Amino acid sequence: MKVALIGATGMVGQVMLKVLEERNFPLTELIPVASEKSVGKVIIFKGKECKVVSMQTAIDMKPEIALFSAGGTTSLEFAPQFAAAGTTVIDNSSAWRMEADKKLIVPEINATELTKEDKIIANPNCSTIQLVMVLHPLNLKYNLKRVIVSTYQSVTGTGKNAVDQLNAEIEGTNDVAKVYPYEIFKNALPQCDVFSDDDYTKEEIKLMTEPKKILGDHTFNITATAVRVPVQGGHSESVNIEFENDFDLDEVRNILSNTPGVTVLDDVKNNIYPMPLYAEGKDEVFVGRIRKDFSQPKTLNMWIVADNLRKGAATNAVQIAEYLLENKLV
Ligand code: 2RA
Repeated sequence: MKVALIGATGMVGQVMLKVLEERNFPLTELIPVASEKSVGKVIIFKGKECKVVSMQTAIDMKPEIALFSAGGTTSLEFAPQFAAAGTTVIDNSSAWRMEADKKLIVPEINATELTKEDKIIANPNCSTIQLVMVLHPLNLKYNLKRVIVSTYQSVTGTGKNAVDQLNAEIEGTNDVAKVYPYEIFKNALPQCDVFSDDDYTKEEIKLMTEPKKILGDHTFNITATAVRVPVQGGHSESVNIEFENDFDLDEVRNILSNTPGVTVLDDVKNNIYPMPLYAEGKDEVFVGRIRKDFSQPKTLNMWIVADNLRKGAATNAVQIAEYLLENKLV
């Protein structure tokens, strides 16, 4: 089993290497691909040296799977070339997510949609993944009517340069390029990614479109506000959910506690609730502050936290690869 990793030197690529090792993914050869200037660089995987190769070399090696985390432009150009060579691509960019003939997968929710014919599979946006992991079991039980989500997103979602900007501002040095339009330290930017014509950011549009495709349910309404905050451990989300059917809070907690990949941390009398500082490096989606919204019936509030580089990106992608393998789809 040869696996190509496109974007091996980036933040998500580095986490993918870690996750592949931790989960002992049964690959016989890792083919790291990065920018042309990185060709020949050595990366260590499972204690062995692996040389970074060019994209064409990787395509020619015909890996069974190619994990992409190299942006939409690279994916649009090269994912079809890998697919044409017989490789199954799992792509972290937004390039393919809303294409009608491409699957958008969170394994715990809709991996059963996958077939051998799916040669380019889209990994959802990080803030979408943690949201739908909680929405899915509750939708099955109570039928979603409307979702209002406000996010508080880690700078790691923007990449290494954003982490460098935050750390430089914390240290009071200004010797790094500014990634954001304003300071991020001691601040909160109501802008994740660029604005579209309707005054929503691309991040908010992802949150308002991807969940319906993943859940296979276009009957509920959803609106989003995505905010960047000076945090590095993961994304947090304040979520207000109105259901078609009424619910019992203990039953909601019980459903979520029994949902694979979700951990309920909800004991406010002892100050127990999810936080990004403690979610960092973990694969679970943590949910807490579960409480009725007394302003309207059949509605609750909750707080969802996950490491956006792990379940929000690398781990979800590796889990898709594991599913493909386990079900003989590659
Ligand atoms: C972000 N979800 O946090 C986007 C891309 N990773 O910036």
